[in-house]
Order: sequence, then structure tokens, then C-alpha cells
Amino acid sequence: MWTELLPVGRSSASGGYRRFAWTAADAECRAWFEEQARARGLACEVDRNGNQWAWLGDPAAGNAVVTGSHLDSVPDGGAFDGPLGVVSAFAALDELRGRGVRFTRPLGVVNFGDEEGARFGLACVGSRLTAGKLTAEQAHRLTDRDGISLPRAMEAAGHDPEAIGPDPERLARIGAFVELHVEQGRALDELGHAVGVASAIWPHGRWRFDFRGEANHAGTTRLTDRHDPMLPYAETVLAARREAERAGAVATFGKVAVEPNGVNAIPSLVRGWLDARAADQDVLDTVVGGIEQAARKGADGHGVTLDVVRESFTPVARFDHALRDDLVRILARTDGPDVPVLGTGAGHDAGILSASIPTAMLFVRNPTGVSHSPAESATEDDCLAGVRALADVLEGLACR
Ligand code: HGY
Ligand code: MN
Ligand code: MN
Repeated sequence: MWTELLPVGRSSASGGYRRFAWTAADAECRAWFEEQARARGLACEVDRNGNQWAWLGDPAAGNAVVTGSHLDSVPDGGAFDGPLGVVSAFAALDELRGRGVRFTRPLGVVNFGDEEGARFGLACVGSRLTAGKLTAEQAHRLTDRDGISLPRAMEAAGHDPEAIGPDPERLARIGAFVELHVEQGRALDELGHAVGVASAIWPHGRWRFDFRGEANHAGTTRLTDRHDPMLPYAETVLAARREAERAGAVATFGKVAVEPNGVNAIPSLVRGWLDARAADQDVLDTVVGGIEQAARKGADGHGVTLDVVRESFTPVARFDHALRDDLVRILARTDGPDVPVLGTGAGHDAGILSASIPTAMLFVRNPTGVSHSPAESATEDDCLAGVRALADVLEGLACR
């Protein structure tokens, strides 16, 4: 499975993945998923929001156990973020069949669409729509950097955009969702464990800062006559670092657009996107408030206007305690009593769904902690330990 997926959407220039929602690479990933389902005799379906499901048993029976993750990537992402959860889901099913277990609940494998939000700017679109956390109207207004709207992109990929919307009946059939994911930090490595269990996801969001100034000649405009939006933007980037450090949070400007984007022109517009996350909502509010204050001060000082728009926000997700304790107990049988239970600053579909259904996550050790980069890694032994852990968990949940 891994070898088949490896070349899909991989850039030969960077070695990273560019598997964006509703593109050709995404379609290839989806075809791969369908093929895996078919090869195992699972019934494959695409839901109204473009999420793919493969079923063993009839989900209409209810109380289903679902596992899986996503196959899309950030720009130049790594191989593991997302795909490890989907590959491990199919591999865990193979392992369980090898063990000869009898399933007492329907078992589903899922590939959630557009988890990273790399193309349309909003993460977890597939699960948000399904859980009713994003309305069809809001989704219809999303556009990519070329001005292509989400409905147009869906249509071009053969999915009906008019069908999208909340899917409570589907969620009501699921008794538990367990997402396995590569760890996006080094906690497991430091603790010396291959596999851990998630406790909570930090609240996080994305804010767009538009600094508008005046385009002018870079050679002839005196410094005192300029309204250069790059300057308050630069001050804001530094303020983000300062505020995050002060609060023990994280804040990142990782995407920026400049107009007219000429070497010899003072910009008319600098648009920067802030990604900010903290363990606690109040801390996050303070951090973002501090950054915005610094941005306003900088903008005023340079005769530049500023608009700040919160483009998305995900409150803290605390995973179901009973399910989490189940996972810890099941893992402890093979790993011993000190199973790591970790919080994370990364968003996941499991976090979105945690408000509607019992969800849990397993993390697999990432020796460097690097993620959202081609350098993301996990050893084969650890990936196999993850598959065994997921199989144990699914056996514990779906075969009792
Ligand atoms: O941005 C994130 O946390 C993600 O991996 N979706
Ligand atoms: Mn990711
Ligand atoms: Mn992910």
C-alpha cells in the first residue's frame, strides 16, 4: 500500500507532496482508496461531502467502529501526515482477519476530504461539513488562489456541490472513531515509546491580516513619503513571535501574498495569514489580541490601513475520556503500564468529530518531530507497532 501511494502527488523538485483537495493527485488518492476497499471486499461509498468510506458489515446496523484519516497534504507535505492513518486502517483490518476474529459491530475505514485546507484555506472541510460545523453556504464561498470556488472544483472532480451539508444520520451510526496519526512533535521519542494516545487538541485558528498602503517607485520615492505595508507586516511577524513566547503558545505567519509583487515597487498590499494555537482559549485570545494590537500600531505609524479577519477557528477538543481510557488499557497489555497520553497543537478530523461522537487518537513516534515537510518520518518498525496497536484497539471495540 505504502509503495503504491508514494509517487502520488509527489513533487520531483521538493520531494514533498502536493495532494490538494479535488485535484488530479487527490483523485488518484481516492482511486487508490477505492481499490484497497475493493480488494478487501468492503463496500465503498462517497458521502455527500466527498468523504470516502469503506465498510465491513452494514453501517445501518449502527454503533459502528470507524478508523482512518486523510490523504490530502499541505504544500510540500510529508508522506505520513494523513496517509499513515488510512494505510494503517486497512493494514489493521488485514491483521484482524489474520487473527480470525469475529466482528460484532460494523467496521468502517474513512478518508476525510480536504483535511489540510491547503487549497481553500479552511482545514477539515469534509468533517466540518458532516458535523454541521461549516454550512453549505459558507463552503460555497471558499475559493482557491486562482479564484476557483470550492463548488466549481468539486464539480470538475465529479462531485455534486449542491449535495453538501450536515450529515447527522451518518454520524448517528458511528459508535466510535479512532484516528491513527504520525506524531507531529518529539514527545514519544523522548519518552521512548512507539505509540501513544491523544488527550486533547489545542484551540487554534487562522487570521488574515490585510495591510493596504500605496504602490510607488522603489527608486524615486523618498522614505518619508512612503506608505509601505511591508513594514507593519514585518513588525507584526516579530510581534507574533514575541507574544507567543511570552504566553507559551505558538503563532506563525507561514503564508503571505504581496501586490503588485515587483522587486522595484513598494507594495500596495501585504496580506499575511496568522496561524495561532495555545493550550487554553484565554491564552490564545490574549496572544492574538496582542498581535493585532501591534499590527494596528505599526499600520498607523506607517500610514497604512489594516483589516483583520478571522477565517477559521476550532475550539479545544477533548477526546472522549472513556474511549481514551479504553485505548490506554488495551495498549497497556502489550506496552506496559506507562502508555503516553499526549496533548497536541495539530488539528485533526477526530477533533472536529469529538463534539458529535466519541473519538480517540493514536500517535506513532516521529523521531525528528518534523511534520508538514518532506522530512517528516517514522520507522517501519514503529509503523507496524502502530498497526498492531490499532488492530488491538479495533479488536477490543468491535469484536467483543
Ligand atoms: O494544521 C493542522 O493542524 C493540520 O494538520 N490540519
Ligand atoms: Mn497536517
Ligand atoms: Mn493530519
